[in-house]
Amino acid sequence: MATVTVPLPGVIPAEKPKLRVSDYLRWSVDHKVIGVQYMATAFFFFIFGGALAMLIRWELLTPALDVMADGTAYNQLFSIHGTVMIFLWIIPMLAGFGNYVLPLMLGAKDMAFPWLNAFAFWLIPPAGFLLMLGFFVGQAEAGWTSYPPLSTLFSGDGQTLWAMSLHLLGLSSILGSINFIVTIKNMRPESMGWFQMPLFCWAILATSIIVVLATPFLSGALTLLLLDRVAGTAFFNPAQGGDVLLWQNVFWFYSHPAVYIMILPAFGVLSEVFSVHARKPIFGYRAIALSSMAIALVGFTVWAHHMFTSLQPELRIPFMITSMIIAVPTGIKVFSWLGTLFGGKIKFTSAMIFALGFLSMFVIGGISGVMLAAVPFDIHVHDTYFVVSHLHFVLYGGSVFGIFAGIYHWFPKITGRMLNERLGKWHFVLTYIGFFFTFFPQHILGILGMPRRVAVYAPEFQTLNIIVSIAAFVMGISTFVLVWNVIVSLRNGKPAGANPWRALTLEWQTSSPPPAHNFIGDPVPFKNPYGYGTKAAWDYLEAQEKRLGPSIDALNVDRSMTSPKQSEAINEELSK
Ligand code: HEM
Ligand SMILES: [Cu+2]
Repeated sequence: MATVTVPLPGVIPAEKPKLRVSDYLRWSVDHKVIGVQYMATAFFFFIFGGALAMLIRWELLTPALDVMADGTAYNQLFSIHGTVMIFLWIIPMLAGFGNYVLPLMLGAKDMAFPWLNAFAFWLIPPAGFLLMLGFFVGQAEAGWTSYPPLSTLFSGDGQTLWAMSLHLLGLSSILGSINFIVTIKNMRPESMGWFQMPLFCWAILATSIIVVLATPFLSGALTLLLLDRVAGTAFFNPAQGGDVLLWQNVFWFYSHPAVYIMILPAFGVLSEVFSVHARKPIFGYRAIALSSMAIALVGFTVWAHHMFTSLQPELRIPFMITSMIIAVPTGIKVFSWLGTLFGGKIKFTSAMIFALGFLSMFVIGGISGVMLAAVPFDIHVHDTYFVVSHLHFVLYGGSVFGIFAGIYHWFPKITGRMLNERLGKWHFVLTYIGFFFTFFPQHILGILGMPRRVAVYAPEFQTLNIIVSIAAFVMGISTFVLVWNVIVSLRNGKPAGANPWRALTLEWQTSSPPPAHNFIGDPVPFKNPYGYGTKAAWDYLEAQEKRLGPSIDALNVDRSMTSPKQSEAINEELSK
């Protein structure tokens, strides 16, 4: 009987793994190393894309063209800014969270296909390199949406590299998502049912399904674009029998679902952060889980709302209706989160305030989305700053705030050290104020008629543009508060211990950072995904231990974290 171990969540290995920087610079199949590789790479591109944004705002301080050499240079600027932020920052950053956290939450030792996981990550640096190479050969200048004929007949050779870069990123996403789906399906302990997964896992599942179904359409569109550019075909050229709107249809059939690829994992982060930092069980677990699936489904029926101005009038109404319907599952989530917060003991940690910031900004973005879904309004503001405002409220106010919340929440788990809370609050205040005054006035600019994607504008728009630019610089600076916090905390941050937030999900029931295969043995799943560490879980685990034999002590473990006494304290806290 000597070999029977009872692998309990809450059993903390005494030995902490020691990883050096060089471990992160080479091929590794450990999902935790890969997760950090994703996040670090994505963050690098966030800084780069942010620098481009600063240049955009500098140019727009005055109505004349005075910073950039010409209109082409400005076109390249916003094209690469958008491409980097979407494809090299938000998507890979959230994939990094998924990689790091999901196997831990499932009690798995790693992802289902570790080699494939590493391969998917290592497609990203060459993709970034290809995109950067464009600066030396005439950068892409047709926007992140790259509509033909701009992207076929006018843009420089960088556009070809742009398409190749996106091909690699799309492949990376698809391979990563196949891995997530198989991991969720097969790597859970047998006794962990679908509805015993934390909501972050549901979010990653829904996202991965979207990626696997939608991203091949991007690859298809990119292939046609490449053929038009380099092989003389005319898929998008009406003069030779092609159809210029074909690109828009295929691109948006991918890219509307893709906006949910960028927001659903951030929704998942929110569900975790709210319940932990408001000290309450999540309200409406099933509603949140299933609404992600509903979004994944309905997301495929709305793409033509990006083409209202070029769409046959009789097709506008059905797309208007589906676009309005998609706000419903999102609304369900928002109300569930409010239900979670209501009556909670809210701890205003940096993670929590970023999550609350997300909620406030995302609701504004959702409302402007429904406004845009209304055809008459959209026709008025299409291609104006109103759209720019909408997309930043959902993507920055939503996805990026969610990423920040996730960083503050999981940094202790990933590094074993706490981030500095005071710096975290400075980061939040500067970001929140900077963000609001950067993007809110753009609603007004858009309604007044200022077109997007132009370097030169009518003088009457200058006052608002100055406000916007100054606020944008504040937002730029705010990012360095985070960078500084990370650097300082990595070296001198307060040791986090296994579970600094007294969280109740499985990833907190192992050391920070977790050992090579995450847990000692296979964790015993508890029926409530948000119940680990409670008195009930402790009793359950003790019963298991009694049944299977007490060999746990032989493992040299420190089990102080969820001692029965602490579990009682947690219970008391939760029941108040
Ligand atoms: C309530 C749900 C939403 C509705 C009804 C909605 C509707 C729309 C519509 C109609 C447009 C096209 C505007 C135009 O070009 O004339 C648009 C643009 C856009 N939306 Fe949304 N949206 C919603 C949520 C979101 C979310 C959650 C995201 C991302 C997280 C997002 C990201 C974008 C982006 C990036 C664009 C601009 C694309 C471009 O560059 O032209 N939207 N939205
Ligand atoms: Cu859309």
